[in-house]
Amino acid sequence: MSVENRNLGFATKAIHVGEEPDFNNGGAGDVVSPIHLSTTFARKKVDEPTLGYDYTRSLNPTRKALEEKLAALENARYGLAFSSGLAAESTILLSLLKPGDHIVAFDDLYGGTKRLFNHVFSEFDFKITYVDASDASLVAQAIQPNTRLVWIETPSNPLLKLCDIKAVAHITRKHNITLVVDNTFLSPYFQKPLELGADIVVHSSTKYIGGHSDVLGGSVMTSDTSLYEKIKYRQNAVGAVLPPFDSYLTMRGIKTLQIRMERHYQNALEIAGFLEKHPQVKKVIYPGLKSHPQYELAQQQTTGSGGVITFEIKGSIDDAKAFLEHLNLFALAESLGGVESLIELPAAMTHASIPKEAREKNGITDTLIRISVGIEDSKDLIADLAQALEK
Ligand code: P1T
Repeated sequence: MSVENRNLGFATKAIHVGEEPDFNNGGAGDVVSPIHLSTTFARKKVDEPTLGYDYTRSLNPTRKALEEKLAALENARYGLAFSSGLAAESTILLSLLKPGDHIVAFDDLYGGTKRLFNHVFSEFDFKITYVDASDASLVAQAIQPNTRLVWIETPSNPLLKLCDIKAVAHITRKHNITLVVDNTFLSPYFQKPLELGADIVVHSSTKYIGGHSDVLGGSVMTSDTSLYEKIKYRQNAVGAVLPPFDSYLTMRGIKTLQIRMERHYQNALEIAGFLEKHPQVKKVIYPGLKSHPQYELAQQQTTGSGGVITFEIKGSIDDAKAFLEHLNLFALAESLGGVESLIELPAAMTHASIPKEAREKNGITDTLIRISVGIEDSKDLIADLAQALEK
């Protein structure tokens, strides 16, 4: 089966691409890609690796199988698997920027991404301007002669603001700037940024792609050969690769990505509807609700709204903490995208690395709560939320 075969449906590609039974080179016809643990590969002649493999950091058969699958999911030519989402992000930055270069970034990004920009890469003299990229004209206004990258998440973490990918891509194309879209929150099942004009898609595959909260990973997909070669070269040079066992686990997760995403979405719609009507809830943010200010854009550029809901409860931070600590089914934990439901307080957890003033300016208040809706029975999840809100 060829990755170039774009006529296959999403679920078929998720299951088959990269895992064609191998009857050559000692393959036993496995229907699941074997886990190649060897760190080094023997060759028959000095001058060339016999089957293309020499050392696992550079190329490993299990990681290669995953990378083909990742590319197929985003309809990209190339996929790369990294040891974490942040390793993928760091390698993109190292590959495409020189000291003095400028990035325009969405002002609502995962706290760890902002920490990477503000406290690691800024030390190498990369300049960063944050804008509310949900208004594409603000991206255009922020571009400078030395701007090399525009970096967005859509929906953003944790405020679930959307960026119009087509409109931003129109701007980056005009200025010959690379557009990176973090597609973690929707997965390629609900949104395909490359088809809307992005140059690079990045994921924390720790989230929906892996799907079971048991494997860390990052992925990069692109159809641009020159970008791919630059990033692949640095990935090997710095060693930010996903190990073989983790590659296997990620592939195993991907096989059910479509049915998991459909269930996350269905459950999230029901829970967002419940929260919207609850008297203790001040505001619900979910792009699948008509009350979301960018509902129309969500309908145009995505095929579903995923499983993350953000909402504010009435009262103080202590009320928010009491609510979180009274839940039984929702684990009070960072991260998202697993089969089990998680809940967290961004101000104290995922976004605590952003100074309070900057956090509040962007809308991350002390009573803002983020839910990652799992794929359990929605009635049980709603009952759990209802009893904790009562308390
Ligand atoms: O954790 P890691 O695999 O390194 O991925 C970082 C990352 C990148 N992009 C987005 C949109 C993310 O949400 C994350 C990680 N986020 C969490 C751990 C969280 O709870 O939001």
